[in-house]
Formats: sequence, C-alpha cells, structure tokens
Amino acid sequence: MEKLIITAAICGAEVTKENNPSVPYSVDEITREAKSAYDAGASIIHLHVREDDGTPTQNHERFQTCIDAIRSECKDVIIQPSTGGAVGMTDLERLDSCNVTPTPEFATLDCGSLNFGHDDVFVNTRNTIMNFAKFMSDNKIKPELEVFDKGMIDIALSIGKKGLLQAPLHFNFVLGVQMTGTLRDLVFMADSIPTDSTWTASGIGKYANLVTVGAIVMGGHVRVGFEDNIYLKKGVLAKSNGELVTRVVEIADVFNREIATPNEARRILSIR
Ligand code: KMH
Ligand code: ZN
Repeated sequence: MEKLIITAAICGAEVTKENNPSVPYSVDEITREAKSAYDAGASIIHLHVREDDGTPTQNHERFQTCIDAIRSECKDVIIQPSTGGAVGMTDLERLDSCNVTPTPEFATLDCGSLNFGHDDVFVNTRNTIMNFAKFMSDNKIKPELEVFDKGMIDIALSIGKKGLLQAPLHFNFVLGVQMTGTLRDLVFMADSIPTDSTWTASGIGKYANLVTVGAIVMGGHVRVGFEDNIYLKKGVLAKSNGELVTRVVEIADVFNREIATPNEARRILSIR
C-alpha cells in the first residue's frame, strides 16, 4: 500500500469560534493551526481564509498573506486553496483564491450542488464545474474533485470525457453532508471511480473516525480538521488541528500505514 497522505482542513468557511474557540480566523491563528497539523504529519493544508472577525473570504490578497505566512513555517507543505469558498459566493469570487503567486499546485473542484445546513444550497452548476475545470487545466492546477455523493463522481467523469480533466484523477469523498459515511458508503464510492485514480475521504462530524479507519485500511487517504469535525471524541473539543492529525497518525500506525511527506504526496497524487 502507498504511504498515507493526511490533509488538514484547518479552518473551513462555516465553523466558528463559538463552536470551538481554536477555530482560526487571523493570519497568525491560521498559520498556527497549519503548523500544528504539519508538525503532526499532514502533508496537505486545505485552505479557507477569514477576515479577522471570522467572515469567510476568497480575496486573493488575504490568501496570499496566509499562504506566505504558512510557507514560512511549513517549507514543503502542499497548500490547497478552496475554490468552494462559502455558500452564496459568485464563481468569480470563489476562483480568486487561486490568483496568488506562485500559482497553486493543487485546489478543490466541487462537482455538484447540494443542500448545506438547513436553508442553504451550495450551487455548482455543470457550467460552473466545467469553467473551474478549464481554469485549473489552463493554469496547471491539479484539481481535487470534491464529491459529496455518487452522482458527483458521474458528473466529474462526464466532464473528464470532454477533455477538461487529466488522468489520473484525484477524488475527495466528503461523507456526512449529502450522504452518510458508513463503511458501505465508502466502499461504494471507492468502487465507483476509475482504477487509476487516487482518493481521500473526509468524514464529517460523527463519521470522522469511521471514515478515517475505513480509508486507512482500504488504501485511500484521509482528510481531517476543524472544517470537518471539531471533536477529538464525543463531547471533547479538539484543542488544535494537530490533535486531530495526531490521532490519524496513531490509527495508521495500528494498521502499519506509514505517513507520506509532502514530496511523497506530490508523487502519489501526480502533482506537477
Ligand atoms: N464551504 C463549502 C460551501 C471546498 O472547499 O471546495 C464548500 C467547501 C468545498 O468547503
Ligand atoms: Zn473546504
């Protein structure tokens, strides 16, 4: 089995300090959380940024400041800007996170629309997905295909057939928002992608641990972090993203899965 790639989704756009006081907003806090995850074994930082008051933003200047600060502490880490941003942002606004120097080597590409929370819809029309895929292809940014259910895998594959995505594809199965995150769900998703693809899995909320164990034993990769889950265990808030990454490292050790460095992750994921 390949070494395990751990992604830390340190911030997200929805979770707040009211949910967990360690959720980072300021540049210093975002840098602190990225470093805690990197030091614990994360090779990828999935990055959303906030204004100091916690408002999510895709503003490229804020991204540039945060990326430069993270890079100064975590020399070789892979930084993966979100192009999902927050519900309600325009496509142009969402893509602004990639207008940084150097151009990101990796970024998310959300592959369908879904209900988010109780009243919100995270909108990704087919044209949006195709436009984002073309932007990433033109700029040599490797897309991580965010799929919240099997239908989004099918959308990604149909867009790939139009030449907008280059194999090998890399998927993130986000389980626990649109569909549940049981082992059966994880097996179904992993069986539904081309065999030369790579995949990681994010278990949202109560699915975090099960999805982590499943991905480790099945040969996938794992994403954890405050964006997905704020608890270390039931009723106990994680004090840092590093704590969440450390637990993945400990579980991986039980199953003899070594942890990939950032450069090993670049090779496994065919990142330029
Ligand atoms: N904040 C969600 C609406 C991504 O980063 O690409 C979208 C999201 C996905 O987090
Ligand atoms: Zn995200």
